[in-house]
Amino acid sequence: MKVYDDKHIKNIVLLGSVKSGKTTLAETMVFEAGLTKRRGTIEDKNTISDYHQIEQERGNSVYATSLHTEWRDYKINIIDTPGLDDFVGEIVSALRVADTCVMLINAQYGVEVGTELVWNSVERFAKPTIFAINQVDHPKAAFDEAVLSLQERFGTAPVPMQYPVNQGQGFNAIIDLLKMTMYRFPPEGGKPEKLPIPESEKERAEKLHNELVEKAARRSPDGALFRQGQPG
Ligand SMILES: Nc1nc2c(ncn2[C@@H]2O[C@H](COP(=O)(O)OP(=O)(O)OP(=O)(O)O)[C@@H](O)[C@H]2O)c(=O)[nH]1
Ligand SMILES: [Mg+2]
Repeated sequence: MKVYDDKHIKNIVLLGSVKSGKTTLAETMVFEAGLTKRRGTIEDKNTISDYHQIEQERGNSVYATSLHTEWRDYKINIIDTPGLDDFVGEIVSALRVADTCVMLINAQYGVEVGTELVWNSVERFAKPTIFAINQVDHPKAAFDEAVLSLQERFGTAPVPMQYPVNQGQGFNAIIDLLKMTMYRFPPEGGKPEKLPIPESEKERAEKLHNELVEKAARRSPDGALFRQGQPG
């Protein structure tokens, strides 16, 4: 078995309100990494992460579960946590070992009460966190409103790094605002096609790209680099 030193192990903790899609994302991550040949679903009760009987009966995660993959000699542990506040002990245990947190925001609802409850624990441990707006393929997905709800709650600190081109049914493309490229995904997942930004999206992409660059270059009044989570 390959042995990794401390510097080559990274723990990524998936957080978010109940049913925001953490377990489904974890399942997708290990599938896309090529570690599994089938992508399980909550509905079929066959995800790798929710393997306890009680989780399958409830349709909710109850325990923090660690899955892992490898990337450029790094072992990446992906820790899926429960969203229900009843199981906050599991969230706290995961946060203790977290290098980075990914807080999922359901595109239908934006910031939820559950997001706030989980955020209380994140703040306690002061872990670097990115927000991932999830379920953008849902017919009721509202990406822009979800971003606004984040900015209402966290100040102007959260700025989009990517946005969906065609949210809702048929969603298959995003614009990456750092690389200024469009990625279009095949129907069954897998490697996306890299394409130029279409004419219809250029103005919006430029505007958001500039906002992102300005935010990244900004320093707080004490001279320290701007940190995510601080009201902007
Ligand atoms: N349309 C759509 N549905 C999704 C997506 N991700 C998850 N779901 C559905 O949302 C529901 C909740 O998904 P889970 O992966 O269990 O969410 P979770 O955050 O792990 O839930 P808890 O562990 O109970 O907090 C399930 O019915 C999933 O099929 C997505 O990207 N798009
Ligand atoms: Mg879950």
